[in-house]
Amino acid sequence: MRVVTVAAAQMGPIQKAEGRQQVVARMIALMDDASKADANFIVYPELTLTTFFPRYYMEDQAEVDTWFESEMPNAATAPLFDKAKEYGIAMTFGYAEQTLDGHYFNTSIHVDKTGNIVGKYRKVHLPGHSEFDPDRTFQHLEKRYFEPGNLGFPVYRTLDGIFGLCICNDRRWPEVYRSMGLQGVEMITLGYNTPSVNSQKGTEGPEKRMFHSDLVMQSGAYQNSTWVVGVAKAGIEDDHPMFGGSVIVNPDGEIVAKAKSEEDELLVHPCDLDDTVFGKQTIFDFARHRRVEHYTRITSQTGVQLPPND
Ligand code: CDT
Repeated sequence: MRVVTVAAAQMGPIQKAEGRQQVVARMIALMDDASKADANFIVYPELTLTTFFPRYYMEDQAEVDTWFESEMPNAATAPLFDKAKEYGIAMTFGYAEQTLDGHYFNTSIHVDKTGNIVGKYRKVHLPGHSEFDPDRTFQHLEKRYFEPGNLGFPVYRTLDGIFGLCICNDRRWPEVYRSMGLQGVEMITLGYNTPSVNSQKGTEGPEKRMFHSDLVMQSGAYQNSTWVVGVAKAGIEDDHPMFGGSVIVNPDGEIVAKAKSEEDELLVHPCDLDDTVFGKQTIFDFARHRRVEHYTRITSQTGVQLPPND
């Protein structure tokens, strides 16, 4: 048995005026509870430190920069790193990263129990648009503020297992899970900020959107025989509702824990990494069953190419 006791730390809404110090205090309160529950790994959402700022259209780069972190840890997050070290708990969380050479990414990191950053991922699949779109009921400007990630889908060894990260919209893309599955991943953690309503289709509400969210994480887990931990930032931020429904999914694709609220809420579950072995050695033994000679279209073509008309 290789048990990692995971605490999925869903966060309720973070308002625009809420400072990072306040948010970090909430993260530490969740970590206190995780430690009391004997968790050794806590997973926080995408862009944990602030409101989901890509919903705001900004033209002034100085204003945009206020949402980004240019070093990690920094003054605001140092107390979180200190507390994690004190408890001996590992963590993942997301933040907006500005690099020293002036690049902007939607990033998540995995910090081990000694405070070392052992995993880093920059979001590859940026949803939304880059210019103000008057036809949407609200904006989703990730393509304006971030560049697509440049690190691929790395996995890393920690907590006696093989771990990987992805972020929000990435969870909808099977290539993400498979890229990590091909490196033997045993647990994927991800955070999300997902609006409860489709800005381009008002009839698509929270039930269907949560169904899609669960569907993709459960299939990604099953098809790669890996644990998946998906953690929401939820609730109403500045009149914009986002659904909760954080989940821990086992390597059979079953949900073993699910959040009930749209507030700060902790889900704790003992996840045995050895539960990934059976699927990896049988139906999803990639070395025996994959037929890569038939998959070339997946990496050589981006959009749809229709068959010719007769
Ligand atoms: N943050 C994020 O990636 N959210 C997207 C919503 C996209 S709607 C333009 C998601 O896939 O949940």
